Amino acid sequence: MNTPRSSRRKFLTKVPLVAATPLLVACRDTINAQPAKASVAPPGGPVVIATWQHGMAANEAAWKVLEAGGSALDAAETGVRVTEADPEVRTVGLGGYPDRDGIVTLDAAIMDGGGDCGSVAALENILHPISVARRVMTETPHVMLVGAGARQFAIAEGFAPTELLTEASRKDYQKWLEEDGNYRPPINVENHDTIGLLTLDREGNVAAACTTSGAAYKYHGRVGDSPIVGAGLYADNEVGAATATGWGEAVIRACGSFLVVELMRQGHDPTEACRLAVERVIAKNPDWKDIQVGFIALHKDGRTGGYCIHPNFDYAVHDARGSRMELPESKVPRDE
Ligand code: SD4
Repeated sequence: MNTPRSSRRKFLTKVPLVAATPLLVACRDTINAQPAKASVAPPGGPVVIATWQHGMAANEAAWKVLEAGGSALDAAETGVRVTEADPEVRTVGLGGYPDRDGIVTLDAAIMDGGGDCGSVAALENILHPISVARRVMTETPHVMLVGAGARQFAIAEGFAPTELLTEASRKDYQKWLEEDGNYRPPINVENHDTIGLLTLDREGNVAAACTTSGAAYKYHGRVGDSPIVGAGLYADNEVGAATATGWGEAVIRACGSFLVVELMRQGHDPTEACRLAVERVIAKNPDWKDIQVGFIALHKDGRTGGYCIHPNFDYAVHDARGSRMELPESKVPRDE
């Protein structure tokens, strides 16, 4: 699965949201989540942290890789592949909500702490966009491939074309078409279930992976923050890693994940870095009360944190203290 960076170098030398809609995942089950606590002592690695409840299953797969001494990059890819293949997760990979033309298009990116990264956007009919993104990173001189070109590359790399629109998503889409005469994508605080996953391995390397079907009923061709390095995710071995969930347009405006990492570089705790990045998002988006944005962060010393606009966001952590859900603090108080 891992193509060494050296082989890439060789290759390079050879080639010169307001109205709630039932279609969006509604209330998150945050019952089991505990308020996030600042770590007293840096726990060290390995660590894996991922967005939302579906992060638990992804973390489990990533943790197995880390526990066995695998790399942060392998763990990140392995973890989010679980979510991509789960048809019950309606906002990632198989079974993801389609765009407003009824087509499922996927965005994904992967990055290691050394600075290598790969990404795909608006990719159709491929089950594991994260693995295609990794091949972009290791097998091409590029960082990002989009649309038909990304699909062509995936098929050339041996990824089999797969129908991603499940019956459940097709039915929801039909219902949305019938109910929404304006044919406009909804913007609201609930349209936000990307998996973003961050890892720290035993060697002290960090990595990030992010994969999504994007905003439900988006314009065909719309690309969100998730495949954009610096917006949807960022990783730097000198500092740590961050990833975002929520309304991608708002995250892009603030270069959200890069900002979180840079704030940690300045000395901020992961939670405080996420909070300050959310404040920046708020400053850049006058409609911030109508959207959700959340960040999670992993410091290279093993500390984790998160922060969001609205309180319906939680995240999964697996570290030396075990596996758990955590509830980050939010700009809008829980009882408002
Ligand atoms: C996007 N950020 O495409 C993604 C949407 C999402 O959790 O579901 N985020 O804007």
